[in-house]
Amino acid sequence: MSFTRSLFLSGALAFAGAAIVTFAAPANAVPLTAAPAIFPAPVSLRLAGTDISLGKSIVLVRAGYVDAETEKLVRQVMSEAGVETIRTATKLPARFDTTYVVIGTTDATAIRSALARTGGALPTETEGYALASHADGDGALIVLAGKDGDGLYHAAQTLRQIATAGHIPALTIADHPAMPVRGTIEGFYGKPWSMAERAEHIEFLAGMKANTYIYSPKDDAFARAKWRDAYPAETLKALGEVVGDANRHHVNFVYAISPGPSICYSDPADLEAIRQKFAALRGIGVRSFYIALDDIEYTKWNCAADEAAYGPSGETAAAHAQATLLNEVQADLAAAGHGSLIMVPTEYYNVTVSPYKTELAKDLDPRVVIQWTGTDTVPSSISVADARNATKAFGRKTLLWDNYPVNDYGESAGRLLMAPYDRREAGLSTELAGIVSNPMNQEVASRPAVMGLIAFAWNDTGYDAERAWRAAARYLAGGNPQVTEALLTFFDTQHLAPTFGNQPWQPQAPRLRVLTNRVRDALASGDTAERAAALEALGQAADDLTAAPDLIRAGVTVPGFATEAQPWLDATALWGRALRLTVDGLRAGDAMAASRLFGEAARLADEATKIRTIPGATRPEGPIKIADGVLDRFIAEAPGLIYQPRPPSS
Ligand code: LOG
Repeated sequence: MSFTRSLFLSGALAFAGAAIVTFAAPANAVPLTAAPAIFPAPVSLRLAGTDISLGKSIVLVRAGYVDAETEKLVRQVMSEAGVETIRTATKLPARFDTTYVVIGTTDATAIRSALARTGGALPTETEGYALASHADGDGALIVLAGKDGDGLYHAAQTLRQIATAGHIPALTIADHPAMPVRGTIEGFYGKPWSMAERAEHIEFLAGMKANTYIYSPKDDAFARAKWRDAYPAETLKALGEVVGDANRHHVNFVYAISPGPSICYSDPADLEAIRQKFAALRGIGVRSFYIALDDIEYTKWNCAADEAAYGPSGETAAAHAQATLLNEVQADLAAAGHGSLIMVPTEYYNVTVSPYKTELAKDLDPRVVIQWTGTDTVPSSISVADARNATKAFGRKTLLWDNYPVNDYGESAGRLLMAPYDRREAGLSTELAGIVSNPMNQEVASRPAVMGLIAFAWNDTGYDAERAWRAAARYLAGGNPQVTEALLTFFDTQHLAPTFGNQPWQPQAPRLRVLTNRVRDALASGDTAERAAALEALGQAADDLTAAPDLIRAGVTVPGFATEAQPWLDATALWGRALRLTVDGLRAGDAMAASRLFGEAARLADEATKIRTIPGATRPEGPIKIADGVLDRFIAEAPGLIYQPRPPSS
């Protein structure tokens, strides 16, 4: 996957470029230089002059240890920008005669002195970095300084986003994440992602400066239903390749086991089975582990031995038994030099203080990280106060398991969840260890929501949901503005974000709703000019809807999207045509024509309603929903919005 700066050009940047031409600047005018679009938005960026010309040949200086993947990325960015020769040197010259790129971490003296020459400030936060570039003498100096190896890798990812053919902007960036843990948990029910999808996803995460992928598909039998059984050798080998990808890309691959459905907490053989499973995963490069205890029975023991060990079954006894087991595993991990164990408790879906949570908070090793999903499994918002309550209830800062955009529950049947990542309060970084998204069965279609989440976790106070959403559409569209708009048109039809109740937390089709409501009001007002204008606007939206699927199929540059979204795209085209016929019916001069158009619209709408999800691809399956509650209602109600005299009977 490659998305250099050209793919990220913002509307503002394109406009700035156009302005120079339109207003015929005088010959000696200084050309406008605009800030490049970087995702996630960096903490601070200052332009330091006009763009630097890279030239055909550059010099690379490694200051201290630089991992192979980071250097590879820097070299790749440079060659994609047109650099043909990369020489290496160990020192910087006093005067520059060509472009020098210095890469390293702040423990190396050479990176500190190089950064000082650019006036950039040393990064001090974990995963932080500075990227500074300026023209100097007859050459240029570009410094990528990481606080640590991860920070340096993030700097290289930023370099990728700002480089254009032959150029790099002169700037100083100081950047670091607000939250230590950012990424996804493959934690849904239904068909797990394929190994290839995981590898693609991890590369995508790395490109967005996320750092965590938790492996916990509910339907991997070896992780849940048959958790005691060893993985077949070929599965382990395939997983090992994904783990290798993750490690190279600075993404922490966390392996989760879900023993809850059948575990006997007090049985040493079960603890041993967990150790065996983790040892096998350690053998393929996994360094972070997780025990999931969600969606299990905790008021009944699975074995008589637990009753003997922990007393009569119940929430408090379950918390005690779970903590005892987890503490053993945490001690193992510490002894092996690995970090914290992560867990999701059985009560993950609220922050109400309860006997279970109190016992868990009391007994569980403070190093163990606890996940929770909000004030509900799928909450309508998450506030700083909610997170503070979670800290109190669980006795430590928590890691949020964000059940968006997952679509494995009844209310999400037939939907892709394509609304912006929204309603998470700025300031959550002060109270959370991080956030991971539980995505959809559809890996690529999950990316817009995941990108929003990552941008929020990187810089929650600077986060703008709408801008991140547009950036995600632009990313899928490979920077093509027409395809970007087609995607946003499509996303509007999949904007509804359900909860476990009947009250969605994001509304369906806000754009189409405005347009259909305007038509309803215009018809009711009797204002003929407004009526014509409102119908014209809705007709245009109908045509955009009809055209969007083909534009998306031909123009989305991230492979997989069109395949995952296929039935939705098919249905969208039909609904677009049905809406166009409806608009034409409302504009028709005579009753006969109107009734024929409405009839044809109803027939197409009916055909669209029959399209179903791809068999086996999702759980649950069902009819595809497109702007439901908005489009279907409008098309059904339109004939009643105008008076249609009965045609004279012959
Ligand atoms: C599961 C999760 C599932 C999600 C949405 C957690 C912690 N566990 O209600 O696997 O994808 O809800 O259906 C869950 O959220 N349980």
